[in-house]
Amino acid sequence: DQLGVVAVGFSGGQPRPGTDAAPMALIESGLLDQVRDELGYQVHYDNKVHDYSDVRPASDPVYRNMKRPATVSAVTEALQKQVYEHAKEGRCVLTLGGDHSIAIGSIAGTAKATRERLGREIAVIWVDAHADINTPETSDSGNIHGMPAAFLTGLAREDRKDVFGWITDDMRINLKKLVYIGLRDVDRGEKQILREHGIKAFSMHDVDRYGIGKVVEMALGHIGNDTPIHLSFDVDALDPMWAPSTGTPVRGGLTLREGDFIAECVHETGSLIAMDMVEVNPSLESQGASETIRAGCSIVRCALGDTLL
Ligand code: DIR
Ligand code: MN
Ligand code: MN
Ligand code: MN
Repeated sequence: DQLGVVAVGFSGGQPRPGTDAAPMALIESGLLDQVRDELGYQVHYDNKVHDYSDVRPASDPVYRNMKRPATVSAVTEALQKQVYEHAKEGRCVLTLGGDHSIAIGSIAGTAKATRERLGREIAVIWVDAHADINTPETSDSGNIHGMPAAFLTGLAREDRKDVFGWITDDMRINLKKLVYIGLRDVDRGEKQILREHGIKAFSMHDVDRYGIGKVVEMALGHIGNDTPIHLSFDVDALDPMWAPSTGTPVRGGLTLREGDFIAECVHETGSLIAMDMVEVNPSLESQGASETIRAGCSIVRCALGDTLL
């Protein structure tokens, strides 16, 4: 199997520096070697962590309540093109973040390529403590890593080309094909959006009630058989016990084993076309960084087909 890898050293979708160093930390811990040597992928990686300094604007004032709007827009637009180039060759695409704003680029790229290649809409499984579906207007923080799902579904739109106006219909995803697992810190405006649009979401309450096995079964059932899947995994979906080194840890999360299980089940569908691993921040929690990096690597390996037996 072929794997395209894009390393995105970007933290501008939120205020804490450090997530930009995550791709290097994940790769230095041996992730890509394992994927190549143990899982047998042919890895296409340009050996570069992209910071997109060449496309970032010199000045970037707040616009419609968004912080660093033109920077995040330019970075995600460039990433969209890279992911698209891999995906259109039929490669599974692994994007290593970076904060979760980068999913605007990675998902836009796979959505477009999959429409062109297969004439199909993709489904997105968003594993996260947060729903990341604020519009610029519902967001309290103004941080764009809390908004990617809104821009990708078209709930948030902007005409300015340099502020996500580059997102065209063929890059967007269907609200009915978005499903969440792990939610436990959802803003009031986001709850209203999820309810109003009937977006499928499994919170930690559902994981407690049904168990992770049933939750994943229901999530995949909602998507339907044979639908191309983009798995967007925010490491803060895991409990801080397993992943403390992340910008917005929330107690009461998934165990590492539950995170791995979700990834294993997505692999078993045979429909995984892309994955994001985001929000690992090696500079937070000096003692726990290596644990969080290990957790991120483990989940990626599971999604790519590593098995216990
Ligand atoms: C909050 C926190 N919902 C916001 N979001 C995220 O800023 O919009 N933290 N994504 O990881
Ligand atoms: Mn997120
Ligand atoms: Mn999150
Ligand atoms: Mn396999």
